[in-house]
Amino acid sequence: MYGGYKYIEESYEPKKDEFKLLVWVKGKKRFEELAEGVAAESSVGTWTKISTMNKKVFKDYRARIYRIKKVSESSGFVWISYPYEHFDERNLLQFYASVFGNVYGLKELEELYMIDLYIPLRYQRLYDGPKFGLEGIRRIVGTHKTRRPHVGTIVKPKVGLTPAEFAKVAYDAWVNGLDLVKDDENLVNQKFCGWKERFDKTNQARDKAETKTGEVKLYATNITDMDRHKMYERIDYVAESGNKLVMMDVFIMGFALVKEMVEYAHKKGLAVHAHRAGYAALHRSGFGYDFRILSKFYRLLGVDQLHIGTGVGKMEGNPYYIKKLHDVMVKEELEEEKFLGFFKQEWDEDIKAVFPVASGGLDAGKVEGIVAVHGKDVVIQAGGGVHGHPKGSKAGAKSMRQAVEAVARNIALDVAAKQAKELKQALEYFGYIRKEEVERKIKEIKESSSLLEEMVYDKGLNFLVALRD
Ligand code: CAP
Ligand code: MG
Repeated sequence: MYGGYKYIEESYEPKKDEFKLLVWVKGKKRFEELAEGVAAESSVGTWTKISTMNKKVFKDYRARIYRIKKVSESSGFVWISYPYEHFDERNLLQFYASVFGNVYGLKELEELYMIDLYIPLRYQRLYDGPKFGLEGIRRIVGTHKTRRPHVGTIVKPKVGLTPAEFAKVAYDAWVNGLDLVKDDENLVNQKFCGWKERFDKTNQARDKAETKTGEVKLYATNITDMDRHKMYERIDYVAESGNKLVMMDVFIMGFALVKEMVEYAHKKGLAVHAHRAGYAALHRSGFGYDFRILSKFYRLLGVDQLHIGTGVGKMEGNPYYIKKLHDVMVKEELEEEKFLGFFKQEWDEDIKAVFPVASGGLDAGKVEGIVAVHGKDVVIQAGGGVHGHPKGSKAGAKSMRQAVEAVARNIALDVAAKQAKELKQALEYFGYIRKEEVERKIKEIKESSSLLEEMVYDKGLNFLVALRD
């Protein structure tokens, strides 16, 4: 009971159009009470009985706890269903205020973590999804037949170069084999590198690089701004330029602005590269939610390519978990995975696949490992791994393309390196992670999944998170 009402109903079977949420709770009251508090505050209830509650409200709009798994007297996993009718259609902000809102502030809670959210098809149909996505961007670049990974760089240092210096680094990267050059998440329109001047110079470099190489080149220009009018202007400007991509810091922008800008970019014929900087503040703490939930929202909102982690680089996320995130982005149907708390999730046929981006701490020696995690449908980006190559950025770009060409042909990197000087230098300098090594890790986790599931239910969230990170 919470606030005089009962929310636990273990015999309940969620209907097809209901949302399902898997939550971890821990706190200062009995586990059941904590769980009911979350279900109440995230749907129709409050701390006490109210004279205005009626049968219809309680029956049609309340959340139901349809399963619980107690880990201790005051902690455990909770499965909650939410009726479709509870929510305001086409308004993700209202959804967020319900399910990810007040509950985090309840003072009896010491931990509250949302692990996965099942989004019903009926709700998905209210959203457009990506306009280009994986296949659309492959068509722009012309790799829809070869199916090789795309490869790019983030110009480094993160900020500080002048527009001319930036454009020169970009040109060198493109002509030495890269498909994509990207602004860093914290570079937009600083005094020393104004957006327009940087865009003009870099776009000219892009044109020149296309002519020189005969390949299509993309520039993910960061248009993120507090002022939506500036974002509109930048989209208009890019749409006239021949470049087909803009970049947004989607987590920082918030859902409403993302939706508005993605729609506008799409209307203008541009694809959207989504950088997720900031997500980890929620994903990593005891109060928050797993990035897989955000990634589902971003797929619905229609970003065309999204950073989802590498499995082998500098950011959190082990190969197995990142492989599952990749599946969330590209598959029409995702299998349930109990030990990591993944719901089975099908996608509406009109919601296209997002092109997953692997970035963060990568270099040529990790490209084989990346493909073991993501397969070949991935955008591989290296900042430090290109500009930190012992022979400089040009050699770094070459080493990345050589590595990508090798994995596209299923040739081991150390074999390919015999004919590719820059790749050889990269392997010697950065090291080499073999495909087999990463595949073995993935297989070991898969094979122990039922044992791990028992252990997760025995030990709780920290154990699950350790398996994921
Ligand atoms: C990578 C990067 C990206 C991260 C983001 C950086 O640089 O530019 O922002 O990849 O992480 O600033 O760290 P390096 P994620 O290649 O030099 O590491 O993709 O996990 O969101
Ligand atoms: Mg960055």
